[in-house]
Amino acid sequence: VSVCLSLSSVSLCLSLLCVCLSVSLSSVSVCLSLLSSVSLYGLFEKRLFLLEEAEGGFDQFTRSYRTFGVNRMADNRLVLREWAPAAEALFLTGDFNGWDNFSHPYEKKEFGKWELCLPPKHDKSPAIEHNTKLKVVVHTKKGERLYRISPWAKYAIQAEKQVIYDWVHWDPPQPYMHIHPRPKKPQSLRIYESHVGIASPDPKVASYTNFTINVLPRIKDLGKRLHTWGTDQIYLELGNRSHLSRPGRYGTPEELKQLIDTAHSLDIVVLLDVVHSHASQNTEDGLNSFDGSDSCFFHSPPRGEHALWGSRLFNYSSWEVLRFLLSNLRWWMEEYRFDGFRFDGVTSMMYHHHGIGSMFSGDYSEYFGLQVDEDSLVYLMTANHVLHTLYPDCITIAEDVSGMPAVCRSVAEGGLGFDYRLAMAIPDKWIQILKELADEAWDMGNIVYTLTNRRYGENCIAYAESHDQSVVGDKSLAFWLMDKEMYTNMSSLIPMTPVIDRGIQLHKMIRLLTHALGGEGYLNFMGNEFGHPEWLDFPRKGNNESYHYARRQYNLLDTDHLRYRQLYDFDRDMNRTEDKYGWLAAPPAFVSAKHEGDKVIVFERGNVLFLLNFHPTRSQTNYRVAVASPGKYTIKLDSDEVQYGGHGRLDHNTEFFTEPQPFNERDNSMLVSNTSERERELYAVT
Ligand SMILES: *[C@@H]1O[C@H](CO)[C@@H](O)[C@H](O)[C@H]1NC(C)=O
Ligand SMILES: *[C@@H]1O[C@H](CO)[C@@H](O)[C@H](O)[C@H]1NC(C)=O
Ligand SMILES: *[C@@H]1O[C@H](CO)[C@@H](O)[C@H](O)[C@H]1NC(C)=O
Ligand SMILES: *[C@@H]1O[C@H](CO)[C@@H](O)[C@H](O)[C@H]1NC(C)=O
Ligand SMILES: *[C@@H]1O[C@H](CO)[C@@H](O)[C@H](O)[C@H]1NC(C)=O
Ligand SMILES: *[C@@H]1O[C@H](CO)[C@@H](O)[C@H](O)[C@H]1NC(C)=O
Ligand SMILES: *[C@@H]1O[C@H](CO)[C@@H](O)[C@H](O)[C@H]1NC(C)=O
Ligand SMILES: CC(=O)N[C@H]1CO[C@H](CO)[C@@H](O)[C@@H]1O
Repeated sequence: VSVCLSLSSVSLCLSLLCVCLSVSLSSVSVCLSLLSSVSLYGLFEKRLFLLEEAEGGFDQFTRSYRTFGVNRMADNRLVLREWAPAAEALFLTGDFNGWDNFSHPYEKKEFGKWELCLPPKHDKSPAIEHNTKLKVVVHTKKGERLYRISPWAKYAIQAEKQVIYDWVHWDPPQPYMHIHPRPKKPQSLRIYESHVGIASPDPKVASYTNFTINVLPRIKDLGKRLHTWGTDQIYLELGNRSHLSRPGRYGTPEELKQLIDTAHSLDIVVLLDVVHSHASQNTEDGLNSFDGSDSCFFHSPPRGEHALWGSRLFNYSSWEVLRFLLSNLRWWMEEYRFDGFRFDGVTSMMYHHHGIGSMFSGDYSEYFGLQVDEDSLVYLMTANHVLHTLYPDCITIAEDVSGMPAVCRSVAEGGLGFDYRLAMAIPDKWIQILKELADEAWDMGNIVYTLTNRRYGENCIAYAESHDQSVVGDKSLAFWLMDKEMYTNMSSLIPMTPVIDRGIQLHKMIRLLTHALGGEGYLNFMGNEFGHPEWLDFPRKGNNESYHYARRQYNLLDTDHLRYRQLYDFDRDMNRTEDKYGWLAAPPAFVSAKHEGDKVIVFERGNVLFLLNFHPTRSQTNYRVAVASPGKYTIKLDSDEVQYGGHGRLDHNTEFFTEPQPFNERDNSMLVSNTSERERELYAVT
């Protein structure tokens, strides 16, 4: 089966299939899984064919936000359309008709669709005013009357002290016009993972505008690429809102457009976290039971429910679900001009078991068989095909922990078409090491293995710590390393305590090793670039709805005598050095040494030599290291520099010359005069 997929040759598969059919009963399961892989690309082609045939081609189909929900025509007529196959009747109610529940019925159309046309008012203005509230009233077969937000709602807000989101009709007289073109697709992806609501030092909800004004310039300084996600995306329990609308609590759609446009002016691309893997159980302001049935956008239970997350699972084989999800992607690209997406929960989508209780060892039997959900795979292929065809610079990232082969190969090759996947094992490894191992027991071989264990030819995004670690109940790397001393001992005016010294040095080394060895992109969660102290805790009952910890303390950077500034400067210069030498876009590294006794790791990538000495007490003098390219090497970045909180032990004027003396499988080698304990140097050929 694996041969079959990796060659992605349908004819080969078919011939194997014939052989297969004639063999004994004992291989029936093999035959079935083979069958399923044979049909995957075929299913995709069929779906694409249907899409291209349908409703004026897939360009039209994926712009269905222009025909569903509320849309204003040139003559100010409003045309409203919904899909609610199980409904008996549909009405529109809202501020515009004094919340009359019966005056504005939708007309029933074919295929479960409903339509309503509202002529303009006498003064030719639209019947529904901008910024007024609406609801759809759904009458069910059981005689219930349900109040719903349109799945196609463009804006939803949560009033003060209210749990439920309100649907607000958004049709501003002066919509924001984007001025700046999208930046080109970056060669090296350096992602600054951000959450708009916490992007300020104040204990309150920050806005899109605060982000535009206060945070974007900092990201520019770091040279990272931006990635936003809303609270609703990490915290499922806050996720009761519809798909087209960002929660209104951060500001208006126009302010979000301005944020993206401003980012573009700074040459920053903006990626959005999209959740197409599942949806909240909420009915009143979610998609669940929109038409009163237990299916509609979802499979009926049990297939339509996620056992662990308590959420609903989409029916990807349904034409209208496809219309909705693909139009959702298109909407963010067209209306907001996002540059790509991180697809949440891809592992859960790909398998009927949703990854629950599954350990993935990398064995092919784990990825090809009846446990794989073909509908989801075809959906992901279709989504990636649509995005990459319409927007060649679009970036898509899969949140996949399973390591399914070909997730990050193009659809044309038989892959799912993602550009990157998140290397989710790396942060787990760093936590495990910091929790369980004494410094003397760090296993260089195991660290290197974790950082390089990825599918050849498929791009990964590496990160040293995940956003989950910053949340209350867990600990960020800085906290694991320095904990309570961060409250008292971070001043650079006093000597470093042993805890702070170890923490500052290892924080930089863990980052650089992950950055240079772990992937083809690098991600950092906002604040971690300077070892943000404390944790994140969103307002909830358990903390008295407090915003005290729902913030990021960028102000710490403005205090020169705090060591956060040193960690920040190192992160910035790490970026600049990458920008210059481009190791993220270079082929994977060649690791020439992972020495358990010396606790030294040496590798080359992108014409740069990396040398890390993790030994807690021992410096190395006249240390021989292997290199491929002969020539003169000089130090380009040194974590031991005083400005980064190091001890300044290295002489940066030293030039190192290679000798044609083979060492550790390389043709050349050189003596490095001094690698101090716990520090990292980076040499480049000049
Ligand atoms: C419409 O129904 C809701 C909920 O039953 C009710 O609160 C509201 O008063 C009704 N509107 C009118 C105008 O009767
Ligand atoms: C947002 O910015 C405004 C104006 O710059 C400022 O008054 C406000 O305090 C800021 N709020 C936050 C949460 O940063
Ligand atoms: C919204 O989510 C919260 C938290 O899960 C839940 O308690 C609440 O019932 C939801 N609201 C609706 C309208 O379903
Ligand atoms: C999923 O959609 C397909 C195609 O429309 C349909 O045949 C099937 O019944 C749906 N499943 C559920 C549970 O609604
Ligand atoms: C470091 O912090 C500890 C408390 O965690 C404190 O007792 C000690 O005095 C601090 N050291 C310095 C140099 O301030
Ligand atoms: C929450 O607030 C109440 C009333 O102000 C107080 O009694 C309680 O101790 C607070 N709980 C926490 C966890 O702060
Ligand atoms: C090597 O580093 C040690 C401290 O780690 C220092 O004492 C020694 O002077 C250095 N030697 C050279 C030649 O720089
Ligand atoms: C966005 C950003 O500031 N990127 C910077 C990263 O560092 C390089 C090298 O200094 C700069 O050219 C980039 O502008």
